[in-house]
Amino acid sequence: AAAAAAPSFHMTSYKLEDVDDKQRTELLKRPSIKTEAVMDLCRPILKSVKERGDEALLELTAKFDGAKLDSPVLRPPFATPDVLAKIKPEVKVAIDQAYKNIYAFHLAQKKTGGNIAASQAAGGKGAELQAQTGEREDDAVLEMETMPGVVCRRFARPIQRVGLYVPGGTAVLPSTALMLGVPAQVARCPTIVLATPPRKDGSIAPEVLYVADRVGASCVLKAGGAQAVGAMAYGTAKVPKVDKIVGPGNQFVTAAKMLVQNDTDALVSIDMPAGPSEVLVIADESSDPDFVASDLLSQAEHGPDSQVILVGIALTPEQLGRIEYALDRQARVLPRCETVRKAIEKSLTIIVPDRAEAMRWSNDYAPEHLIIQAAEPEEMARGVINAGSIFVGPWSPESCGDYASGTNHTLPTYGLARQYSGVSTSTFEKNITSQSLTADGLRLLGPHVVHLAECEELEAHANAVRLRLARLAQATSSA
Ligand code: HSO
Ligand code: ZN
Repeated sequence: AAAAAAPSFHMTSYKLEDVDDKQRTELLKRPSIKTEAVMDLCRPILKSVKERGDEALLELTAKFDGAKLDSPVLRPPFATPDVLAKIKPEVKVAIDQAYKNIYAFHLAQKKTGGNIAASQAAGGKGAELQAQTGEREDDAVLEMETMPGVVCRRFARPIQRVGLYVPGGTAVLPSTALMLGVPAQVARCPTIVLATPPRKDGSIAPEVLYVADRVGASCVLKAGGAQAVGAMAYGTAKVPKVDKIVGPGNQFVTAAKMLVQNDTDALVSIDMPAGPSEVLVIADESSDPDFVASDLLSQAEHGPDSQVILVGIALTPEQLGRIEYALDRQARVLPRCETVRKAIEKSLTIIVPDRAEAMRWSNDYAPEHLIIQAAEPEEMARGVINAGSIFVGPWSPESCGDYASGTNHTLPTYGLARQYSGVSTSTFEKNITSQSLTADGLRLLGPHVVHLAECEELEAHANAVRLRLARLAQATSSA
């Protein structure tokens, strides 16, 4: 209502030449997360779910989500006709298109798993074995003869029981259900538990239920927070215990995932610890200010802690001003204007002299999302060392990867892109290796193994080879 004042959505800006090493380190840092305090709050929740199962789960769901449920789980089919009727037709079509793209891209990942001696290697197996293991003719198997008569293989098998956490809270997230569910389906995990907090009336968003059906979820767990993580980690009478829990979540979900991962009663693994969502946009004089602003804002609307960073290559004050103006103008009218304001307040612009310095800043920051809206974006993308997912060029907004291009949107935050990958088909698989030696193979390799075993003074190891070599020598001499 007030007359146009100074821009209310303003990012603090720095010039690289004025930033010393100490400040650089500070600016690249994420705000610290107080994990210990949150873990202390999660411990009693996990303990009660572990000890009292469904009863505790229902109490906690009533307490935290305000939902009184008879049962914490739904069984398929989830999207009954009345549920389906609540989904806008164009949204259903959009979910179907997203599903198709995500499925295709994640299926392709299976076939490029190794150095590939693909198809034939899996052939020749009985249908029964294939049904048991879930292996298909077209699954990738890495197979090589490391020396004559010594064949090594590596092949994937689905993790048998997986738990997908789909956050609730301020947004309905069928997209996250797709991003977790499709790779689990492609990997052929037999048990897929999809957990998401219920609304006050105990219901789940129809769009999420529709996705649960499409990805073949075994059950929907109507719970959120640490209690959902606990139920999946330990199992209850109604909730199947899982082997791995994946998906983003608030600090309670993250802390709970970290705790159960360390509990030998659960024997469960997780994808990665998650922090607030983040984007780094690289822009230069050729960028469209409206495009740049819109990408910064789409990240900012995720939450007040979202990290939004603009790296400007040799931008003049006027050019930066145009982006800031566009940001302010677009931000004012957003429904999530207040969330955006908080995120933007903590965000920063860094003006660097050239493309190389832009890439150095980005690689040091290791953003979850990297958007390159500068000249020759493909060329720049080749210089990326640390990032979760890259959006190349002016026509590739992050929104497309968030929803429907085919890449996954569950990505490493908090600088963990230095060592973690985003969720992919392999998140839902583990790899098994095997070796088959022929007698000739053992004749060749055996003596080396004996020497190494002797070096480590492990006589039994040496014997396991020696007695076989002796047997082979006997057979040859008696022949
Ligand atoms: N940008 C989010 C994913 C998302 N965006 C879901 C919209 N819906 C974290 O990568
Ligand atoms: Zn997003």
